[in-house]
Amino acid sequence: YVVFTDLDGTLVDHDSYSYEAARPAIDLLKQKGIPLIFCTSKTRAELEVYVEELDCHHPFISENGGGIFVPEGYFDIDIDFDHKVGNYDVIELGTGYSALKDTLMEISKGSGIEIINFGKMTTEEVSKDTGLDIRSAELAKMRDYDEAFRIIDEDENKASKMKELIGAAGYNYTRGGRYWHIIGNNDKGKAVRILTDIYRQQFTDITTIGLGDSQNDLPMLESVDISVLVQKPGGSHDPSITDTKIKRVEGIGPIGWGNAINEIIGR
Ligand code: 2M8
Ligand code: MG
Ligand code: MG
Repeated sequence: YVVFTDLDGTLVDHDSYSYEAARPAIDLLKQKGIPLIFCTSKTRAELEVYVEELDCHHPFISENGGGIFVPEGYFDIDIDFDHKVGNYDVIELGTGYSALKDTLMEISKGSGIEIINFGKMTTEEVSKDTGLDIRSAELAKMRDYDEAFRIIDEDENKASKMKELIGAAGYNYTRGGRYWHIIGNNDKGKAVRILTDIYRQQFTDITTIGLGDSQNDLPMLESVDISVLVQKPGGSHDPSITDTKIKRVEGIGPIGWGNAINEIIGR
């Protein structure tokens, strides 16, 4: 097995950002030597903290499939990397952050749709809006391939106009638990497929598992062998995800995550 997982609202709680409820299942994966691959809207800087905290030294996918980061020497096979960041070899699928941010600002100005985005927010504002502590908010602002934003006084009109204008500018959008995201020609699914190919070249016989909670996880969930949707706060599964092949597990966020891993891998 190889496990691909979203973080916010899936492996970690939507509000407290705690993964403690999933701890036994994380340990089970470790015991069995099953790679746990983070695949999230979070930045490389944020993910490096999780790598250390969970002692989970595997590849990870940042910012909605913008970058695939592989620890140096992790695979034996020849891989065509784009560049190196610290101790990681990187496959870059995303568009540079400043182009995304500039386009978003132009769209907002040109259309009069007011937005608030991470690039304009102070660290304190990001912390307050997300519930992340100050240090984590700082790391969340260190973006490479994705700008997170909210539409002020969002309604259906503004939302559909925003989608149209992002498309017209040649970019894509997705939605996480709290924010809209403007991205390039990448998504979680593309990154998962590329990394799965690499694992299959190295290990041939693997089954992939994907776990998520929101719309931005759909391309990932459709690119794995076994897909799982956890419950959102309040106890429902994201109603915008209608694919019936995706298993809807009982349990909000990390509780559902643990239930699913135990069911699939446990015993
Ligand atoms: C943003 O991502 C979440 C993911 O669901 C969202 O869209 O609500 C990201 O920008 C990430 O970097 C940050 O850690 C997170 C905090 O909730 O928000
Ligand atoms: Mg999520
Ligand atoms: Mg995420």
